[in-house]
Amino acid sequence: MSHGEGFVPYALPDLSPGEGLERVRQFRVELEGRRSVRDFSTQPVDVALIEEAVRSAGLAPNGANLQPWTFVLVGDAHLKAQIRAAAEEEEKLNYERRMSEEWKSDLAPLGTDATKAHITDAPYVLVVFEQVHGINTDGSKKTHYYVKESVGIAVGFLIAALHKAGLATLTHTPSPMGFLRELLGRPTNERAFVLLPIGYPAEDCQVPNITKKPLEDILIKK
Ligand code: IYR
Repeated sequence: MSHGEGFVPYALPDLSPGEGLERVRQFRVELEGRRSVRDFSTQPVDVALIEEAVRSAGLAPNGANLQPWTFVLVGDAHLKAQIRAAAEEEEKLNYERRMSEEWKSDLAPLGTDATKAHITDAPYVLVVFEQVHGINTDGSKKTHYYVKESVGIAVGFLIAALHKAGLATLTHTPSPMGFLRELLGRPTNERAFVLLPIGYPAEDCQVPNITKKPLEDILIKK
């Protein structure tokens, strides 16, 4: 299955520090253009773009290379509507009862609420599942390692790749997400990790005027 045998030679392209800096700076500038989008156009998306991005996600480093993830791509309008209805039901409880006042005030600058039109407006919703454990051919449990870390890294690759493809995403985690396993018919060893509406921003799309911390605030050099 996922494991090859032995070792093969490996080297990276021979870049000077200057060339490396130029490339990584370019990558950072590209990532600066990525924003979480909540207003999607209904303009269709070529599924090949998403397939290619999921290939990138599948390249993420992960525990023992067991690749404990499943990506479920939903383009069916009826299924998206069902997902939206279930997500909004949970979010309504979150906003009305489950989230603290502190949490709601932290979210205020983002302008979020329990209405999740992005789930039906965006042509696709990609649901990422973590495989809490695997299943051996004899049906017994196969232990998976560092599942959340592995899937989190894969989702990072995925979001960067989708941005590179010119597509917008929202990292949406309606909570709890148990309904996704049921609606999408996934097995009990899988748990929904994140839901990503994918598409183009609406023409009148706006994003919150927020900034990221400068390097000095996030990097400590010793
Ligand atoms: N899951 C809710 C609330 C929410 C929470 C965080 I933390 C965010 O960064 C954004 C939203 C929702 O999707 O509205």
